[in-house]
Amino acid sequence: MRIRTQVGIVGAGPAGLFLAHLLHLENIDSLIVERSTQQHAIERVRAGVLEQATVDLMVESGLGERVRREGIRHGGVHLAFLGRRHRIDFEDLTGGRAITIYGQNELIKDLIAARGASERPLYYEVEQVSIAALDTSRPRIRFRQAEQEHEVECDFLAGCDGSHGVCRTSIPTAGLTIFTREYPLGWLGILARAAPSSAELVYALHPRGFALFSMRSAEVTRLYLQCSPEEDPDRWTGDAIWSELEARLETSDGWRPNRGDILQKGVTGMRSLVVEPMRYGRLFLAGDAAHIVPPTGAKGLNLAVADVKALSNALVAYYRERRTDLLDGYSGRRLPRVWRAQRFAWWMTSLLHRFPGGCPFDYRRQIAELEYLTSSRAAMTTLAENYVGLALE
Ligand code: FAS
Ligand code: PHB
Repeated sequence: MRIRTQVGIVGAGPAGLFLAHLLHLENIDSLIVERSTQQHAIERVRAGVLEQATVDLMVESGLGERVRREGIRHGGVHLAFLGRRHRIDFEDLTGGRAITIYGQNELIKDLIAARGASERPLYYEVEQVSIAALDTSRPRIRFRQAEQEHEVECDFLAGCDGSHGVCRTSIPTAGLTIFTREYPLGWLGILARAAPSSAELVYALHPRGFALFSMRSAEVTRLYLQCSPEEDPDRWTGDAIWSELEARLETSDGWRPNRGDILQKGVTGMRSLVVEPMRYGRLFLAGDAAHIVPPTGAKGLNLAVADVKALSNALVAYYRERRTDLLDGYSGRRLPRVWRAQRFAWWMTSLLHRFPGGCPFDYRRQIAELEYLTSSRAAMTTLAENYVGLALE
């Protein structure tokens, strides 16, 4: 079947769905193709930290009801080392800005509901997706669904298909520069039915490695511990996970995470990746399709939302006034913000993890940096302003 649309979007993660939503609000048509099932997209456990600007955009664009009711506002974060927790007061250090704990899958649910209400097309479980004619005025998406072939003719394509999608790899290598950094680190993450024993996140550096205490609600906590990127999560019993988390997180004032049934566990590797430029002809890359950050800085989802806000502004200017300056400037405007987040995520990762092959000097230097960070207002402010994030363009 031949289909015509204004903006073809590959990928129904937060980037693709949020872009489609912002375009719908401006009455710009789009079509989304997604290879996984809707259920998988909803159940996949990923981000949990939303910057102020991401929540502000959700509220502005009519997606504020649930995040306002169920999101948990955090005015600070804790850094733990040498058996003690130290609070970084975001609100005091950034003039009132904060973060919100709201699961990525909850945002996906809100965006899928908004897409349904828009009555615009979203194809799940598609196969053999390919894109073509990127350097013409009529780029195309081809895909197969339910044994039927489809070809979508578009004005523009948005590559929102994440780090393992087809869009980035469809760009001729001569047209792109890819900057990468692999880390010899992994995170074993769990979701647990256990009430949070801390009101805010706790990032810990311990001689045995990194650990992170986070949450999803008053009943569910989300915790991570550093492991090797090849770690097999099934090798870990529940008791072994809890004992290791307690060993790395417990502080001398007796604080420790509450144990509970483990609902989900998985291992995620760590890398930094930036693609330049974030555009090729009529194809625009956004989110993880254009850049990957290690999750220590909690930036990935927030960067994806900031990308699509800038891209939707540029597309609206094109359809309203046939302006191409914002489209031409999209990559140039986004990349400095992407690199700023890359630097922060790399810094948090280097500060809080024990690197294989590291020596006792490295650990003592990390401790010295944490002591400086938790005793200098100037240093604390650097962390706070990067963690809560910048206002969107
Ligand atoms: P996504 O990968 O989410 O979505 C891409 C979509 O494209 C997927 O649904 C995929 O199925 C689809 N797709 C791929 N190839 C396709 C094809 N060929 N055809 C059709 N569809 C295709 N970020 C934060 O900001 N805060 C955090 O706390 C945080 N924690 C994280 C924890 C973990 C364990 C991980 C792995 C990531 C975390 N992130 C965090 C980063 C994460 O949230 C990503 O940045 C975010 O999912 C990026 O969204 P998208 O760019 O939409 O990509
Ligand atoms: C999470 O809650 O999943 C989370 C929080 C902070 C991070 C990464 C993940 O840095």
